[in-house]
Amino acid sequence: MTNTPNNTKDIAELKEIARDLRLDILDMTTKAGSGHPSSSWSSVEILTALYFTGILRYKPDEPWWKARDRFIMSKGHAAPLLYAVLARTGYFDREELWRLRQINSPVQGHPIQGMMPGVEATTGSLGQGLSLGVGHILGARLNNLDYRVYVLLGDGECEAGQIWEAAMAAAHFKADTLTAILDYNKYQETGPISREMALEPLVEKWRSFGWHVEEADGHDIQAITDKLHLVQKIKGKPSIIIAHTIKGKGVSFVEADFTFHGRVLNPEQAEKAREELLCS
Ligand SMILES: Cc1ncc(C[n+]2csc(CCOP(=O)(O)OP(=O)(O)O)c2C)c(N)n1
Ligand SMILES: [Mg+2]
Repeated sequence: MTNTPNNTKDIAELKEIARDLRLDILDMTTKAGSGHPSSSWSSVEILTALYFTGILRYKPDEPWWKARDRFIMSKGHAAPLLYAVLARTGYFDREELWRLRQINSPVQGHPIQGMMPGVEATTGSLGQGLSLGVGHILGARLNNLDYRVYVLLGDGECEAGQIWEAAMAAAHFKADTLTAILDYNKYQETGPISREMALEPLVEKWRSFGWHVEEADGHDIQAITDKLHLVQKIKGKPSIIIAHTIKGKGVSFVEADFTFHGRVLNPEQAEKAREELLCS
């Protein structure tokens, strides 16, 4: 079974999926007592567009299917989101979600390749995922496979030098089946990107590295899906979609406070968050 493009899902259904993913992330991290809910909520619509609109080709019952498209969660601390998506697509049982961050659990705080089906890469040490993506592209060429590779980057992560080495390499190898999606929520761990290590002018930077650049509202599932389709047509260079997002999206008091990075909600806050998400 391949992931058949589920064009039958309308935007209302996709929004429902996004809301449910946010609730799973809330429950997982609150139960674990640690993790990164705000970083996970930031990227929910991006992964919804990738996994639930038919963009990504995958077989949950054959995780290592050679021709599968690769998705690399380079901002590995958003692991709760990845696990919630993989459980929903059928890679593994939902019950596994509640073992997040437990000792000896395969559902670790950062994704580990081989520990859970569907986890494509071991990430968490920021800056490495784009290099892995370039490697997969070169591997596809050697093996005569036509899979595409998608890499989700954080904006703080783009302060790592290895990202730019990979960006150069991707352009050098004309990796037009590589798509990076940048979760541009304007914050990293310790504060605003503009204060810690400014990235602007970001569009021009990626362009100057030889990339095709698109921008989108990172919480508009239709807009991201449209851009993902569009970049498939770009030939001769890799593409990046700069997705403008809000860290903690969906829960007002988390959106308003960047110190929630790497911090979970207390029981009272979790209840308030649940109410907000259910009303959305
Ligand atoms: C190489 C490396 N340095 C530092 C960290 C610690 N760290 C974890 S998350 C994070 C901030 C990441 O910010 P960003 O990429 O913007 O992700 P967001 O949570 O905003 O989506 C940092 C510095 C790390 N995981 N890896
Ligand atoms: Mg960020």
